[in-house]
Parts: sequence; structure tokens; C-alpha cells
Amino acid sequence: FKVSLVSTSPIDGQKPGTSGLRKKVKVFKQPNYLENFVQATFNALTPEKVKGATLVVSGDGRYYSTDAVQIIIKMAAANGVRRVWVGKNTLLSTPAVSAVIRERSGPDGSKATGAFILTASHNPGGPTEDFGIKYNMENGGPAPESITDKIYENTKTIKEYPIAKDLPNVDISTVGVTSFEGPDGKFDVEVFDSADDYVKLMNYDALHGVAGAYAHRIFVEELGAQESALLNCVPKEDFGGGHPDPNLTYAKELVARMGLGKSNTGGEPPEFGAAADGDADRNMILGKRFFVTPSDSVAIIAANAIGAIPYFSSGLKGVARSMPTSAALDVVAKSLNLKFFEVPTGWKFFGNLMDAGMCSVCGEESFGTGSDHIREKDGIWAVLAWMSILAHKNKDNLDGNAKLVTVEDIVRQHWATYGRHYYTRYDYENVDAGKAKELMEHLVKLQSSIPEVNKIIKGIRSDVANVSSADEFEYKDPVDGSISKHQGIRYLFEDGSRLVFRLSGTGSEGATIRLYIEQYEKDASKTGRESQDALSPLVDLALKLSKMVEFTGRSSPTVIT
Ligand code: VG1
Ligand code: CO
Repeated sequence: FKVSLVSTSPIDGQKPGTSGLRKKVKVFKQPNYLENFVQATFNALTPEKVKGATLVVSGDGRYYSTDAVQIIIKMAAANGVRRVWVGKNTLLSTPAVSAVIRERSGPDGSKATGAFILTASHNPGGPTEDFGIKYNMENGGPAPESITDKIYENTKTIKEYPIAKDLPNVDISTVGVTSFEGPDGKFDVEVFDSADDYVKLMNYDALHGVAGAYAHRIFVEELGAQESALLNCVPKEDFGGGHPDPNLTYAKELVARMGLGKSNTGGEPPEFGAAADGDADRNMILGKRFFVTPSDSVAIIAANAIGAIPYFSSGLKGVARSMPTSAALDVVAKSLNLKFFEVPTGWKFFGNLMDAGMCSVCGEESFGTGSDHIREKDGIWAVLAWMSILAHKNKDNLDGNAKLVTVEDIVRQHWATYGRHYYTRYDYENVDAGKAKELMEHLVKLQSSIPEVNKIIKGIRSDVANVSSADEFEYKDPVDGSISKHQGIRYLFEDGSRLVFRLSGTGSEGATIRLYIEQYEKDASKTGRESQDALSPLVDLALKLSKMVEFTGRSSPTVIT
């Protein structure tokens, strides 16, 4: 093939957000839009990660992926990349990409130095919905801010990009290697079976943590899991028109099957249910008629890891959570005397800690849980971790004669031991960006005088504690010393309650305001309340303090989780 240089000019708004660049498909389809971003990324990397390198390109299979992968292959060839690895039909979950970077080697021992992941994750897909792209580094984790900042700077100055226009499209539906000859020598595209590699790696990394007999016993024999236990398990370009976000609102079918809410489909629900998002890095864990809050999930996994999960038999190096995630994990860390870290939202901040051997288990309130087996959150891993814990708790009951220890039992027991962090998140999606900014500015301004805030609070609700401090969260990475500012507005109360306000960095239109509300209850006799009841004074206060209705014109949030 030959290389042609195409001249281009900068396109506005290509700043990677919490997890890459996400826009409507029609935005990505504009001339040079994808090309500019890909070239800006190549130019942000050190030369050895491009010239002669091995690159993974794959994603969640959403609409436009099959076009995008061909463009990226042609640009990789023109930039001197040696080989591109593509999951069959461009399908690889985000955690699988992370695992492939870290674990896979070619016949000649080649290893990947990075990946383009084609996903907008939990955002809907299809011709009128979202597409996305992000770059992951050689450790398998999302590019850190130092790189994403460079990418963004490059998008503002880009003038040209090389591309191998005459390179034929590669058949990505067939496993095998296609070789080409270019100015720099050989260029290979290898299509490999997504499922094979995925299952192999998951066996190695996570199933390893589950004694197969326990899993079979509990899920197949005890609980009757069968083929029919799988819902919506055929990947689709538009996710069946649904919203691929695993929460109580969007995972309707599962929620109904599990006997939750008003949508109970009748019959006895199963003991365990789980859902994943578009790129399978998120998870929702459900018990029979019972929802496990993600903040509790990571705390419970950490509390039970040693003993229940063989991968952690030699102990936990430390644990970490994102700032808005509830402090349930903090309490476990303290009681088990574990290193603990609070990082900004987004998985990229956990990677440094893990690479430095400081963190084994981490999680986010947004249905993300993971460990240091890879550098992304991992939905399947979380499910297997829960299976391992269930298996461990029921290990003396293999004949099934004693009462089963259920998901709900495990969570209630956890609350009784550590106290409970009542938690909820309100999302206001697609709000006018200017208004969202004003609301945030209003909240920052309020923070300048704590006595003043407390006076206002007493005027709104007399039944909540006083605010003890308030700030905008700032993070100094303990490994590389980099500083991330403006990571969310916090109001911390004397009784351990918290209100957090952030603007989302994953939306593709307008602004999304996230309000996180948390209240700690230590008294074991009071940990069994309905979450929305327990939190209602704080919710009321948060809405009034922030003037949510006035600024957004919304009387209620788009989604409550
Ligand atoms: C959201 C979540 C964050 C998560 C990110 C990516 O970001 O809050 O916790 O890491 O999505 O998840 P934001 O900026 O919209 O709040 V995924 O599964 O979409 O890659
Ligand atoms: Co995701």
C-alpha cells in the first residue's frame, strides 16, 4: 500500500471526557472527525508506541464500529504500526481489551502497547445515538490525563494525517491474519475470536477465584440457572434500542425477574441476578427482591476477599474508591487496616495505584467494580467475585440441607457489622450547559462561609446535621504527583453525611448534573430502613440548597439510582 497525506483542520470539542470522546454518530461521521482524533492520539504517544508497535482496536460493537475500525486500520498502517489486533466483528468488552493488552502475545512474542476502544459504554447506540473512542495504555488502563490533555491540544492544531487509502478493507468477521506490504515493511491485521480469548483470560484471572463445583452447585443445581437465565445476550449495534446501563431503571427485564419493585413478573425469583453495560465493564448485582448498591458491593467484596477469593489469599495491597462513592469502603479499610485511597471519578486514576502495588480492589458508585487483574472495571469479574463470596458463605452447606445464605443476608450482615451508608444518586440529564454551570458556581460560592451555609440549612431543615466542611475535590496522585482539580463539589456533614455535586464527563449532548447523597448509620437497629425514606431529609435539603428546580427547570431527576 501507499501512504497519502490528507490535509485537515482542527474541529472543536474533541476533549476526551471521563472515559474517552463520546458524541452522536452524526458528529463522528463528519469528514475528518474520527481521523483527526486518531491522529491527535498517535501524535500524543511516544514514537515506539506507534512505529513498529502492536495495537488493539475493538469495542462494544455499536453502530459505526465496523466503519471506524477500517479507518483506524488504514491510519495505523500509514503511521508505521506493525500490526493491529481486532476482536472478531470488532467485539471486545472493555475489560477484555485491558486483559488482551496485558496478557496476549503473538506467535513471535509480540505484545500490544495500547488500544483504541470503540465504545460509548453505557450510552445508547444506533444511527441517531452515541459513538465513542478512547485510548488505553500499555498497562491496559485508560490513558492518564497527561496524555488525554496532549490529545486534546493536538486536536486544536492538527493540519494533516497520513492514511493508506488503497489498503483494502479487512474482513473482520473471519479469524485469521491478513498481511500487507507498505513503505515501512510488513503490516498485519489479525482478527481473533473475541470469546475464546475472553473466556480464557477470565478463566485465568477470575474464574480461578471460583471453585467450579461451588458455582455449579449454587447457580445451576441449587438455584436452577439454565440457558434461560441469560437475558439479552446477543450483541446488537443498537443494543436492541435499549439504554445499555445496568441500573434499576434501564435493566427492566432483569429487575422484574428478580421480583423487585412493582414490575414483579410473578413466580419465585432467582437468588442471584446480574447485569452489565454496553462494553461490559459495569455490573449490577441483585439478590432475590434485593438490590445491592454499588458502593456497598465494593465494600463487601473487599471485606470478604481474603478467604472467599483465592486470587487474594495473600491479602489485599490496598483498596480505593472514587470520591462520590459512599464511604462504606472506608469503614472496611479502617477495620481491616488496609491502605485506602479516594480518587476522582473515572477509572484512569486507579491504574497508577495498581501499577505501584498499592491497590487490589476498587470501585465506583456508578456500577463499576474491579481489581488489579486488569486496569479497567470488570462486570464479569464482579459477578464472579460475588459468586465466590456466596460459595464461601455456603461452603458448609453443599448438600443444601441448611438454610441458604443469600445475597440479602450477606448485605444485611455487612451493615450490622460496619454500619450502613444510605446512598442515592440523582441524575439530571441533558440540562442546558449554561444553567448547569451557574448551579455549580452557586454551590462553590456558598462554600466560602460555612456558618452562613449552616444558617441557610437550618432554615430549610432542622433535622439534618451541620456542615463541617465544604470544598471542591482535588486529587494529588501519590505515585506521579500529578494534580487534578475541580473534581466535584462536596458538602461534608458532622454526622458523616455527604452531598456531592458533579457535572458528568460522559454525555454527548447538553450537561448532566449528578447529585450524590449519602448518610451513615452506625446503629445496627436502624440499618434496615428504606433508602429513599432514610435519605429524604438530605434529598430535600440538597435540592433546595442547590436551587436545582430554579436552575434546571426540572421538577424531578431523569434517573435515580
Ligand atoms: C460516569 C460515571 C463514572 C464512570 C464513567 C465511565 O462518568 O459517573 O463513575 O467511570 O461514567 O463509565 P460521568 O463523568 O458521566 O459521571 V463507562 O461504563 O460509561 O466507561
Ligand atoms: Co462501560
